[in-house]
Amino acid sequence: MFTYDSLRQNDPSVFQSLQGEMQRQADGVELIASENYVSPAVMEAMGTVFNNKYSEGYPGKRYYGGQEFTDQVESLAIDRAKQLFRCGHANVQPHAGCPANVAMYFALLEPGDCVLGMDLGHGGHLSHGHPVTYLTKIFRFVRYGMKDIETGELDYDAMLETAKKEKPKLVLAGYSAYPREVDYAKMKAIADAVGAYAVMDMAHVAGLIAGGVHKNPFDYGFDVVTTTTHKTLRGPRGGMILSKNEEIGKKIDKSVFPGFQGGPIMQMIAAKAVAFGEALQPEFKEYAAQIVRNSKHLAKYLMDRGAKLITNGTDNHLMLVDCIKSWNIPGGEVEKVLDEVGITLNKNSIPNDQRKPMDPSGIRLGTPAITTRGMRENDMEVLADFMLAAIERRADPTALHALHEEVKTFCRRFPVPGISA
Ligand code: DSN
Repeated sequence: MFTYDSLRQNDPSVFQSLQGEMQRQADGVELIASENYVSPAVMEAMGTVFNNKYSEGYPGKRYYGGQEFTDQVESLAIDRAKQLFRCGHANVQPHAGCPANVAMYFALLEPGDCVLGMDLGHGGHLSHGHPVTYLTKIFRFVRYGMKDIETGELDYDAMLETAKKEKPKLVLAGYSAYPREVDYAKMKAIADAVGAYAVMDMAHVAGLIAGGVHKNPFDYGFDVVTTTTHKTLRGPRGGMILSKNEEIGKKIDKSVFPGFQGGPIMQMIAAKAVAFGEALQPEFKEYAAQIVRNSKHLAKYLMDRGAKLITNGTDNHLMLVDCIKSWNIPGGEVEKVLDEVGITLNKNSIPNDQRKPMDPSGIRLGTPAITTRGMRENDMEVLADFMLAAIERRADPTALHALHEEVKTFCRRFPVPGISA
């Protein structure tokens, strides 16, 4: 466990905030679908002297001297990423998911080119061409969506029609709030029909793919896969771009550096290497499988008690609940009342939401973090009961306070990695 003695002495203000955050994480239930707890080894790698080094370029081809150990650690991260996802090339330098996607677009497209991506209201991501992003000033984004919101099946026929009409150069899979799996073969066939690149942003499900619980888009001929490294993959905050071969990989490398970024954040690359090493272990397969078992169990338990889930269930780590249909209150109110009892999740728009993004109808919740803490199916029932009780007793502060104490007691049975009890 970490002592933080220097921080405590030299900057008590920051230490105090850190202490508060550690207590919050230990005492609360983390259901934000994109969050997780890293191992102490990953955490240690992040706080190292690799921070002190400038390393523009790539292993063996840098613009500064003194790279013998940065080259080692970046090469290790690259080799492990390629092994983990069975691909020909890995760039581990993107600082986060959005920069990874921007570098990917600029590597594969010319300004004005068209991208066919998921309807943002059906679970797509800002960096997949939301009108508030600068990306839409440069590229043209057209949409596909679900054929049936009750099953979550994507509308592959409409996708093909749109592709034939709009001639995208890139067909994009990958979602932030979609609880089902993609048919990569169908999507690749659509990309091939119009000569487009097939790209998957696997940020949310990277750990499920690494653990073999979900299919790997490279097995279906996808050209490029982007990701963050800190969600289900359980690594440090950061991004990564994988390519099926070196030819595309070269374009990606030029786009990341010098096209878009300067110096890589080498301590995070060291931590990525550690996390990928962990994900290559047999235990990670079991972790990934348990995430989905927990998610399906929680979904069924909530649905059996009247919750309306978008697509009526889940195949992955997350679920999206229509709070208006479930409890006749908006998602923001559910987020707030659950925060009061130490359960953290986020309000979220649902498909065809009639409400505004800052006051949407739904909530999104997921099981990656609680699974890392060791919670299993029976614990999902305890959590669901806490949630339902909080929603039911939301107007009663005394009842909420008592529930919060129960949540804390429950959490003590499941230590957070790196935080002493
Ligand atoms: N913020 C991430 C999420 O919660 O899904 C996506 O960028």
